[in-house]
Amino acid sequence: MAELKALIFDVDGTLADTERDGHRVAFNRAFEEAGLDWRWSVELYGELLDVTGGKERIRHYLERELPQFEPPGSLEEFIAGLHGSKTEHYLRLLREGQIGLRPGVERLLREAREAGLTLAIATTTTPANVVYLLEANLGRESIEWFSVIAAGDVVPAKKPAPDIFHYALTHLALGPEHCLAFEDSENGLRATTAAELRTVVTVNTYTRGQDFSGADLVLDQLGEPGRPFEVLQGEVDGATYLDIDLIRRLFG
Ligand code: XBP
Ligand code: MG
Repeated sequence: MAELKALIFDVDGTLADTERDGHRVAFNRAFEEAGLDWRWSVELYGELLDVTGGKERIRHYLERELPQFEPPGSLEEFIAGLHGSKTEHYLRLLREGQIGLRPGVERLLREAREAGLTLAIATTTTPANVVYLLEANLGRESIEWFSVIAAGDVVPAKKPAPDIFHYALTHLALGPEHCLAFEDSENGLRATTAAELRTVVTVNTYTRGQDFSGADLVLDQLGEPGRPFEVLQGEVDGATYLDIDLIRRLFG
């Protein structure tokens, strides 16, 4: 088994449970601010999450629900403007400390740093969203914990395409055999699988029922000492939470 050198984290749904009460709320505030009567319910948003990328998700919504919609000016510019407003609302939620990290995330990041592992991020979301999430929860210096932050439009195709993981691997100068990816969704797992990355999935309320065939481990969350994870797929050698010791035993 090749030596494990880096952990590559997805953001939304993995580092933090951001979608239902974060991004979805920000989209609805942007729609209201634009004078649009669009409201994405928790249920509808769960369906729209099949499409990654906020701008792509707005376009998908229009094609699916409002095919007759006539934007003022070009559709591209209209969507970009709406998405910019949504991002401002989302960043405000992050600045207000409304979105915390999932259980075990801070502990695992700190353990990985102490163990000399390289950290990276590979996400579909807008880069500023990553910076604000990390700063709000781990402090300003935490940005420096990550050797690579691959985010948003830096690649032509978003998840489930593997492009963002290929981008991260290239900038890490590491082969996938030396890395372990963390994801929360089927789209994310399809992207990591296409990038030949072993993957740990931590599900959330939107993704629990999705198909995670091929994942090396599927958990309900990373767990903490005294707060055991639930193992949905894979072997954990008797462990009750995911730490560097278990990662080394399972992944080298
Ligand atoms: C999740 C996404 C993102 C967010 C919204 O990204 O698909 O599009 O839902 O963020 P990941 P933006 O799970 O890869 O972190 O509106 O900035 O796209
Ligand atoms: Mg995700």
